Amino acid sequence: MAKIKAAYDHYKFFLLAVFFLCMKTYILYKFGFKIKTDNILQEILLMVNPLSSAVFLIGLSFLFSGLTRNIIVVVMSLFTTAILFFNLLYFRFFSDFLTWPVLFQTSNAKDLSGSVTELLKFTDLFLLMDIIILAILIVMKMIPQQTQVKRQFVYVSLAALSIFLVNLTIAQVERPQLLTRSFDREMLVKNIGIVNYHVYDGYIQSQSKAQRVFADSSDITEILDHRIENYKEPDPELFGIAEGKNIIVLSLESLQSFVINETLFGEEITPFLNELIKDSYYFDQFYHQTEQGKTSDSEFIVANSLYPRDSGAVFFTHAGNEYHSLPEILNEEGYYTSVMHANNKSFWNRDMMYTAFEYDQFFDINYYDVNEENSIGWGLKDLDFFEQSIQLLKEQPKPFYSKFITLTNHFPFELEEEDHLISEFDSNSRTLNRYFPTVRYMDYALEHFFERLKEEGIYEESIFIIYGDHYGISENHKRAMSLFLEKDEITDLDQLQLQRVPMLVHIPGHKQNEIKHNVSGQIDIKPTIMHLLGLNTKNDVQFGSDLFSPEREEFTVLRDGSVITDKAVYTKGTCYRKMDGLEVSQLNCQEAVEKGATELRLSDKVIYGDLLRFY
Ligand code: GP9
Ligand code: MN
Repeated sequence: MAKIKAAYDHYKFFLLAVFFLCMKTYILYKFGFKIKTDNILQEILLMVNPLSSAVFLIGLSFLFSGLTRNIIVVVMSLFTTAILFFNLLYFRFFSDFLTWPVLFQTSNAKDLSGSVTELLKFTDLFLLMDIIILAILIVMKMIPQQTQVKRQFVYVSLAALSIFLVNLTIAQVERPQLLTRSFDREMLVKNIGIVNYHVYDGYIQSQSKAQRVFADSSDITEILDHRIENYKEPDPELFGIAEGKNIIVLSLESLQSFVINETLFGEEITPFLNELIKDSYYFDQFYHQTEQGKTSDSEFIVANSLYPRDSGAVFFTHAGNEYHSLPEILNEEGYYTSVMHANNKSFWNRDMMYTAFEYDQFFDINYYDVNEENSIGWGLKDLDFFEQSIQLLKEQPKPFYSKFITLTNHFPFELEEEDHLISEFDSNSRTLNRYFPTVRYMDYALEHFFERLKEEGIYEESIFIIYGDHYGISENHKRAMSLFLEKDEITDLDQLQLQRVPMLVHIPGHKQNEIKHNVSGQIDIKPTIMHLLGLNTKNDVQFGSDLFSPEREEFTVLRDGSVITDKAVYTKGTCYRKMDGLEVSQLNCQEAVEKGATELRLSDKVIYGDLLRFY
């Protein structure tokens, strides 16, 4: 009896801390990360998956004696809590979990700080509750001080390992292929726990680094064969139509298709774009294909017709690669190539990646007059941005290829009252409510830009590629979204369809415009622009195909492996019939899913292996 009592004294503080930490993580899973489960087994997994890492991390305290040991217990709880907390903040913004590459994007942290205060909640203090209790227990001398016994550390480590193995086995039964589908981060967290997920992610990242070392020139052959197999001939009517013209690319921040040709309280949300669409080719089944790299991912796709990474931002991880980018190709064709964006040049590591893409010029924040009056939220207001860009544009050699990246319609969608041209929505989501006025404002700024281009005589000699960079309203706002869309609920299928972003090709003076319903994505922009310019793309390493090609296949794959064709949609493990949204057998999606997986795999191979250095 005395023995048991002694053992209990040794472990009780440790056990209490482990218990608190697991409870806290579970509560956070449910209420912070809103993780849903389908059955009781999944629920149990969710409850116990924090256990192995908690036992191990807090068990490190057994390497110490006395007061230090007790303090280490608190420190390790705090450490794990910090991991939870940073994930929580990230999740509130991106509906996603942190990855190692994202963590190293520290240069973005400063710029994000404005948004961070928006993301904090008073209830976050709850995260510190157990730590405070543990600390009080120590201060009140209610925890006995123990001397170190090496065996104990071995015991807890073995316990942690066994718990983990049992956890993993159950998870594999529940979710076959769990570890091969590492792009599904929620699934990983749900099954092996958030801390273990971070360890696993670290392992995957280091592996991808190794791939470059082992790649050689023969690897590119497979990619080129795939390209030739999937190459689609251009539409002869449009091939070369833009030759010699300026190309103006407008990357519109967080613009989704659901606002196009829609009204809020009777007012058009995007009146200018709606008019422009009538005079353009408009693609209404066009998807963004970005992941954690957001705007930078969209830039990567457009410049290379390669897919971005499934985690982190390729702009950070692979800026040292060799690329055969659109700006580089256009430079060779005598174009002057530039980007205009009023933000720090190092944001998203743009300065490095733009050098790799061989842009002639990056007009960053230093080229703009940015002050308190003309800024809001993330920086220079779109209207001022466009106005000031006109001068820069006028001074460029012609023909030019220039990309503009807007900023005002960025989370948390701040806008001064005087710039509100439409009211806020009145749902439970402040984010969605505020989205409409900033979208309306961006539309207004665009209208102004077009007027100015006409005044300066640039409009007629240019063609325009206009698209939304990625979603602006995350999955966290489903309820508000269902109110706006007047639906009972937002299903997984709806959520996927919400990943559509507007895409316009506007050719001044062109008459055969129409709304096109091709299933397509950002990956298709590069070959489209090249064909409009009369450039051959057959032997180029790219994965998209010309949006105007008569031979186009109705297919697009999103970076999370979801695929869309004209007949079916596959997302989150379920296959739907397009016609009526009914769940159907996986067989209906199988071919497209495989095609999508191949595309992503080959594209990753190009990036991780830095294969374009052999091209
Ligand atoms: C930052 C701007 C926004 O310069 O492009 O980036 P995002 O957060 O949308 O990726
Ligand atoms: Mn963006």
